[in-house]
Amino acid sequence: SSSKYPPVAIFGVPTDVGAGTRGASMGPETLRVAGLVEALQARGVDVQDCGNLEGPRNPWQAPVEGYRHLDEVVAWNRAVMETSASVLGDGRLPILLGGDHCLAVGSIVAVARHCRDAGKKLRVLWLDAHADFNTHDLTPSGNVHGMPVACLCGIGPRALTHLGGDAPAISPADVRQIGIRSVDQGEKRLVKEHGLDIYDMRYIDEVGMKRVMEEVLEGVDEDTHLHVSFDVDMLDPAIAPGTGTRVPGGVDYREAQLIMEMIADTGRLGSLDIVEVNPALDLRNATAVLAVDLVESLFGKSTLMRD
Ligand code: HAR
Ligand code: MN
Ligand code: MN
Ligand code: MN
Repeated sequence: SSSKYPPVAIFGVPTDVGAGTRGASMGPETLRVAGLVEALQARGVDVQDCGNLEGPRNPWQAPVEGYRHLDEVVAWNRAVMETSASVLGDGRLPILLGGDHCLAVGSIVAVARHCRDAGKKLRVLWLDAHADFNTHDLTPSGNVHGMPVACLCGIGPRALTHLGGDAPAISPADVRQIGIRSVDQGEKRLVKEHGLDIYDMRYIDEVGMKRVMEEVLEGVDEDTHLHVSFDVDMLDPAIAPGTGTRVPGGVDYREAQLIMEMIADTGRLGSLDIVEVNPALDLRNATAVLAVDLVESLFGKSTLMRD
């Protein structure tokens, strides 16, 4: 094909064990119904849909020692890590369809190991309303989808920090967070202590998305692997209501398009998570349809022929 993108493999991870609201488990099918596979094929991308992974049901229990459903979260993440690793080993670009954002642990552990083996520099672009940097004693909820970035940086339960054997999988210096506007009190301190690079909504308002993305992508070169972890709650709830933890004042449609277009321009996209799509809270599948629209831009679709 004429695509400048590698072949892609899509896999669904139908669980909400890490979330505080049920329904993100229906995300994968929702994104398929919104036409994700066809949209990528229309871009000339070779797409393989591997179907959905399997794992434990959501027991819907109260937190135990600061974690809800930790065993189930670990089981799902192990499956994600194995699938992501095998997709990367096949030379395909993995697209994880969540599911809630706790699944980014398994996904990024696999990507980090792949980058180490291939001698590539990993940069994680964390698109989210939340920093997801909580720990069991800071979390207000016990929901593990509020903790994946901390876990990946080696702060968290051993079963998650050591999911790939060695820890930590990444360092805070590998991460850029965009769209952030909800960080819990204790989490703020931890984020500051570890120097997480956060482009929050105030900064986006002040300097504009173009400059934000130039800073976010600074230093990206041919040896860089970009992992995009796209939590749809980055988007303003007015355009993306179908998600469990909506926060007002989010990224608007044009800003979101620019994020995706500027990532596409680098040609370095290596892996992608699309998480927290919750059709039970949506309005006629608007959030999944918007996510597919944005993925088209991420894979190089633009108004004019710029390539
Ligand atoms: N910070 C809150 C908590 O830890 C809410 C986290 C919500 N997380 C997601 N993923 N939706 O970003 O409970
Ligand atoms: Mn998140
Ligand atoms: Mn979020
Ligand atoms: Mn704005």
